[in-house]
Amino acid sequence: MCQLSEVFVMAEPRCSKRILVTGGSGLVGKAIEKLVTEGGAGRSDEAWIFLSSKDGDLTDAGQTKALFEMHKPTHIIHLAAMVGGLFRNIKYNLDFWRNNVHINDNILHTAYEFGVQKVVSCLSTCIFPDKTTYPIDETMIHNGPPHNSNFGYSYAKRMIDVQNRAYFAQYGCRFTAAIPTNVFGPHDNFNIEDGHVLPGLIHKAYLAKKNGTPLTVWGTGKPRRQFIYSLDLARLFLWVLREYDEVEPIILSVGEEDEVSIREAAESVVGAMNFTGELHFDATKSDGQFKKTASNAKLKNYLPDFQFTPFPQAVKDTCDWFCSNYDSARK
Ligand code: NAP
Ligand code: GFB
Repeated sequence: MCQLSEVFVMAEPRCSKRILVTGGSGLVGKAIEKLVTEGGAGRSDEAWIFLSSKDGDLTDAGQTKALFEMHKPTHIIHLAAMVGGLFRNIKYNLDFWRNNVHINDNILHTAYEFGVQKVVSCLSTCIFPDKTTYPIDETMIHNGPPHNSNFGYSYAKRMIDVQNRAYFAQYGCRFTAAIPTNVFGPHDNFNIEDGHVLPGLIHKAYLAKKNGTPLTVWGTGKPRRQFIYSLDLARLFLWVLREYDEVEPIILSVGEEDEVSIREAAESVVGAMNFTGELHFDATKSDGQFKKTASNAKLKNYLPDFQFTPFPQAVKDTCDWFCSNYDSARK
């Protein structure tokens, strides 16, 4: 495996695969990088390039093309996106739509123009219809409007699935997509206003502990979520890149039985952070989608023996990482 610099890359003769990871500096990208650099998951015929927005703004077609000319990717894990939790989505649905539609169209069309052999893009279990039967599965993406809190992000993500099918139908391109559930782990966005629930609660618990104040959980605590640890998701992304051959997307999630309430998630954070203060619930804040219970039956059919990190352990590891990296963490 050739680990190459993030910006300047020189093809090494034995590296027949040049894997470009867009969004490589984010939560999921950093987990994949850890796996292929320190985790021994890289292969001798693979060169990995991890990009951030500093390498180029992917909403810009010219900057996107320049990155492809520089790196000449054969494969792409496409993670780059405008991303955020419930409250950021509620505030910026138009920006989530425009930024992500531009990024996705630039990546997919440039990948087609450069003859990229395979692209694995990223949807989310929060883009499925809000009014639906459960558990949700991969066939249900377009069966109705998404939850109103994040319609901009959801419709932009759904267009990736439409584009993947269109590039296959018209040009035979092998473009597919993974559909992760809520992800958490080291290198997450711990910003309390814009981030997701677990990093938000971890950051709030850190401050509540430091200042001797209560920890406030937003909403009622009743909504339910399935959480996947970023390092588990990274292992699954490597499998999708190397082994999964469908254009149809695949849900990457823990099982329905691992779904927890926001209250239970908060209690996990309290335990992992050794927070002994009061836990408050601010029901004036939105609960967002009550639940989006997804089936991982398709994944388990392919990988019946895949083991997820137990949720309490993953929360503890994330809390420890945040406390050890507080100064440099995104917050
Ligand atoms: P993240 O931590 O916010 O990282 C986003 C990445 O995209 C960063 O590397 C960022 O670069 C890059 N990026 C954003 N705008 C860009 C632009 N205009 N040009 C180039 N790069 C840009 O996100 P994440 O949580 O890792 O999410 C990765 C993927 O998983 C996304 O497609 C997201 O929709 C999907 N997903 C996430 C979750 C979740 O719970 N986190 C759940 C389901 C699906 P900078 O670092 O330079 O800003
Ligand atoms: O992760 P989150 O922000 O997004 O979770 P979603 C929101 C849920 O957690 C709501 C509660 O029920 C909130 O009331 N919550 C409690 C908190 N305390 C907090 C807190 O401190 N911060 C946050 N953020 N929530 C997102 C979608 O939905 O899922 C995105 O909007 C994205 O598009 C993401 O796909 C994966 O899970 O509700």
